[in-house]
Amino acid sequence: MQDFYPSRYASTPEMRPRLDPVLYSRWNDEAPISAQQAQQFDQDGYLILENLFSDEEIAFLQDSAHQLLASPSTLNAATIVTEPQSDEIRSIFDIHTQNPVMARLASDARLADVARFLLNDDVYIHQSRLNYKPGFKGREFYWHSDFETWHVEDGMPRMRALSMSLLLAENTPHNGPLMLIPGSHRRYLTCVGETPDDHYLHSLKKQEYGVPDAQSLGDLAQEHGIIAPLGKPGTVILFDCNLMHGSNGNITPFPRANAFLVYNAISNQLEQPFGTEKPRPWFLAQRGMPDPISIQRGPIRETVAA
Ligand code: 6CS
Ligand code: FE
Repeated sequence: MQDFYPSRYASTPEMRPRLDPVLYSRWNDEAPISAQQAQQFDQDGYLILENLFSDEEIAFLQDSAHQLLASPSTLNAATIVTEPQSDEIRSIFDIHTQNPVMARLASDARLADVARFLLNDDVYIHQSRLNYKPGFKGREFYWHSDFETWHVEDGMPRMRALSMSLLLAENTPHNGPLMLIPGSHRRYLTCVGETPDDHYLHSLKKQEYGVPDAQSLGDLAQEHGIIAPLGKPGTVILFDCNLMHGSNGNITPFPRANAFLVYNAISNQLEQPFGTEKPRPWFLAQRGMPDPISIQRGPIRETVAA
């Protein structure tokens, strides 16, 4: 398979052109978002969707997330990632296959229909995770493009995927909110160096390879600025797979929690990794011929599969 987005092969970084569309559909009045939102996603690479869910649904989702965090022994141990210097849970991966409420959230029309419109294809979940940045000990996620990792380490061929982060706790200016560089998705910043074997064992705690260089990050931030969308629980931050993002540590007493769902176009299913011998494990990337999501409608609690 031709590698349209080579990275981690040279000793110097490169700012290469994006070869894929951002917005794959032409807006029409059947679209699940407004023409203005579609245009903003194309231009800036992200959208903030608010008031999608009722207060009752949000409380139910928060309770489900707390149950996941409170009973890690009920989960596959491989899917639990702790903070670098503590046993605090940093992430739980593959929540959509381990928990029926998260599975129902991932298939909700209010999310999946937006992904299907923006990607103009049926979609499946490439990766899901519960990001939990505990108070006092939650460490940073350094700047990165998700696509660069998913391409090099998972074999995602093209830029036809997007992430949705559903806030399950208040994102304030202080507790390590997600930071984005608007417009950075339109160029592909290659990373230097190569990828160590089983890189994920370290990168999910603290990423040190597939990390953009300071000079290029400075140029992007200088040109586009940095934003940190804030919001109450239930807010959805949706962003293109190649948008540069990161988040600071959390030394406040207030945890930051979100459910993170990655929608990939069915036509963009994974190949062999473009930069490593071995693909990453099943809980980081769904491989093979995935089935399209079967879209669910109605209030979440009442429509969760038994
Ligand atoms: O490596 C990954 O797939 C994960 N790492 C980060 C920091 N963001 C994307 C994804 O969840
Ligand atoms: Fe990321």
